Amino acid sequence: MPLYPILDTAQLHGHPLEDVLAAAMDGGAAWIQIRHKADFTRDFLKTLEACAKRKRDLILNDRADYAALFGLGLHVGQTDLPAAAAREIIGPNAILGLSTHNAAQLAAAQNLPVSYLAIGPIFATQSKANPDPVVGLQTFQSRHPLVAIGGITLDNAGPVLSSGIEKVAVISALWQAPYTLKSFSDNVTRWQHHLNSFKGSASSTPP
Ligand code: TZP
Ligand code: MG
Repeated sequence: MPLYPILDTAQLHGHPLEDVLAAAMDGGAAWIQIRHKADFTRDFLKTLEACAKRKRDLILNDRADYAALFGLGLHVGQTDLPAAAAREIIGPNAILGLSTHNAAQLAAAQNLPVSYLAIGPIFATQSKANPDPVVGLQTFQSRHPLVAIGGITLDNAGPVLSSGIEKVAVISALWQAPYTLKSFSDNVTRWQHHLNSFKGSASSTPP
């Protein structure tokens, strides 16, 4: 499944996280990330536990401790717990992703015990505070599966996927007016179909 929706708790358009998760699942998403940059309050932890019970392959941003506690996958950044330590905490079978922001970070991550590497921002993004410089469209080299992130829309996703990228991670472009759960879910489905059409055409083209 080439779409990797990120549910950013700062961009839920007034909907409860559990409902947005259900909508993403209804839309057919496989891997889903929860990105929470605010406090992990007791209430939020209850919500997180409920989400964990609903969905396999749910990936939490930043926090190895809560990922381990609730049996979630984990996505860490360059300044979070190092990947090897994160792997120790979440165990050998959990999904572990690491953000990289340039070719040097991508190269340095090749021998780490991760499940995938993210690269980005590919394009300009409004969803991240202080983003790294835009990477742009390039062909990236990696022995780990690559996830592209940052400013990806339905219009620019095709060329991103044809540059050796396995999945695209998307926050804001999955939401459009009227910002209902139904429209979010429909968008997830529309994205999957759109991305699958590029995957299909890429693999049927002789090298
Ligand atoms: N890391 C690099 S760009 C980004 C993150 C978390 C935000 C991506 O959000 P959007 O709305 O899909 O550009
Ligand atoms: Mg982080």
